[in-house]
Amino acid sequence: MSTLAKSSTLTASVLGLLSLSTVLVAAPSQAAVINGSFESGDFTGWKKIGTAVVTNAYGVDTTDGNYQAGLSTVSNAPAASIEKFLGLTRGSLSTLGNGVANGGAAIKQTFTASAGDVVSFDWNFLTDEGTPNARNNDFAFFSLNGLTELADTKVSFVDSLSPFREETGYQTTSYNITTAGTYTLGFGVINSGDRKVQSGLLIDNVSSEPVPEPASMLGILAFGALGGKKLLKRRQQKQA
Ligand SMILES: [Ca+2]
Ligand SMILES: [Ca+2]
Ligand SMILES: [Ca+2]
Repeated sequence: MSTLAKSSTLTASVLGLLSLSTVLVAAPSQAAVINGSFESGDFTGWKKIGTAVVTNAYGVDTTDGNYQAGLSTVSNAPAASIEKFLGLTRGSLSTLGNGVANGGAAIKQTFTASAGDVVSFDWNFLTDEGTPNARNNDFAFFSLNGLTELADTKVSFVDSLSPFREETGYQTTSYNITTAGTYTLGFGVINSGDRKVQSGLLIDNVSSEPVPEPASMLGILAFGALGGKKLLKRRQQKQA
């Protein structure tokens, strides 16, 4: 094999490692929740059903940055559609003890997590219902490995400067991931009973904190050992 051929073989393998290590290094950040604070000003990284906006003008301060997500029951997407959207068992939104779930709105994001990761978010439930309201007990929830209620009309409220009459105020909820895997995190707000009086849910500062994966460190080590840094430097100098 000529020197030139050897050299280009080495270059090819280093380039191969370079692209491999790039993928491995990039993977953890792509796997975590993205745009969790909605600072893109839109639902980049998220999907929605029903009435949901990203807003910097809701009459309620964000907990992080300038934007937050605001969900409302006003268009009342059917409960069955929301259950399907979030991958929940049909009828499960009516099993939380708040009466029959009529409809509402939800957002979701699918991400990959490692064991030990912590998912955290800030939420604020808002309502025009009289509180407490046993008949029309609107509620907010999150779904992650099942369904968990955040608040209904029976919790404590303060007057709201938002379009809604009352709000719980922002609170923080955390969830520990014990098994590595792909998860769908959902947030929703539901009209229970009738659909005439609306409720809302503000979400901000959603994060999942991934632990760096050993595979990405291996990629960096292999890359460095084969002189990839020198090659990269030379390529950069050429481009300059
Ligand atoms: Ca924000
Ligand atoms: Ca309840
Ligand atoms: Ca209602």
